[in-house]
Amino acid sequence: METLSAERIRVGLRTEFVGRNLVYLPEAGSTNTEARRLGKAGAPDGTLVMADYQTSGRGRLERRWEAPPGSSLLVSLIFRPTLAPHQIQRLTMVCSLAVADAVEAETGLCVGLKWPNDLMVDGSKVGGILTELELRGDRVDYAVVGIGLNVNLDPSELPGDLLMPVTSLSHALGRRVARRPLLWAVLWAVEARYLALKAGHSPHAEWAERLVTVGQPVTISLAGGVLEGMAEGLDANGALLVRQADGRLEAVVAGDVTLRAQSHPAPV
Ligand code: BT5
Repeated sequence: METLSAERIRVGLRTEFVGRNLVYLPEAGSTNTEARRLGKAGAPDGTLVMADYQTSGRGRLERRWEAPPGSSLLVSLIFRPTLAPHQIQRLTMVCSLAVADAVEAETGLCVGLKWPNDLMVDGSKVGGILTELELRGDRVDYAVVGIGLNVNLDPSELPGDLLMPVTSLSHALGRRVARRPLLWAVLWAVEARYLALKAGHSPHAEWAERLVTVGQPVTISLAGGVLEGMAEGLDANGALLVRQADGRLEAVVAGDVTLRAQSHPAPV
């Protein structure tokens, strides 16, 4: 198995600041939790927390993120953007597009995005993003974007009660994929896209173009019930526009929601 360490990661970094402040942990509870602790203590923009194994990896809505040791990229990045809280989905967009860029460049696989935070290969989930915010008054103090990417993972090793079919890069390619070059490519692409965001370039159009969700019938579980309709597009902040049977157009914010294609079984 490819051994990671902070030194072995640093040698190939091509970035100016993303990943330059780097914490590598062979084992962590959750890298997002660790990054939030560092964020609170003032860690700089672009700080990277990475683990080889998480004992309490998290998805949204307190769901678990499962990954056997050494199988994945499990990273969290701290950002200090000048965004309002309602614009924070842009960071999820930046990071998911960056992962897609890197995977395509390193493996040739095509990556689709499923609203709001899934990375897809061959119609199955290959990764997910968990963005969490810390506010100071009505501004964002810092955000943590956690990325879990199944690299050399055997999908049959995961528990059977997953929300959707799962794949990994090695499973899709039929060969193992080196994690370090992939990580370097991800960090480089994150930095390029984050700098563009800071310079005023919205990732919205490119993200919308990659979304496999638009044009599909969807069922969305919200805190107050279930919404069914046709996903028609996105608004500027990344909310999904869903046309309901009665013609009403609802903007669903990528917060505490679960989306499934209408042909899929109900989530657990
Ligand atoms: C996500 O949540 O997809 C976001 C996952 C983010 C994980 C990263 S790892 C580094 C960082 N540190 C953390 O603690 N988290 C972040 P969500 O959309 O809620 O999907 C979670 C669901 O995905 C689970 O309920 C399972 O059904 C499924 N799942 C769990 N492990 C998976 C895996 N390895 N591959 C694909 N699906 C998985």
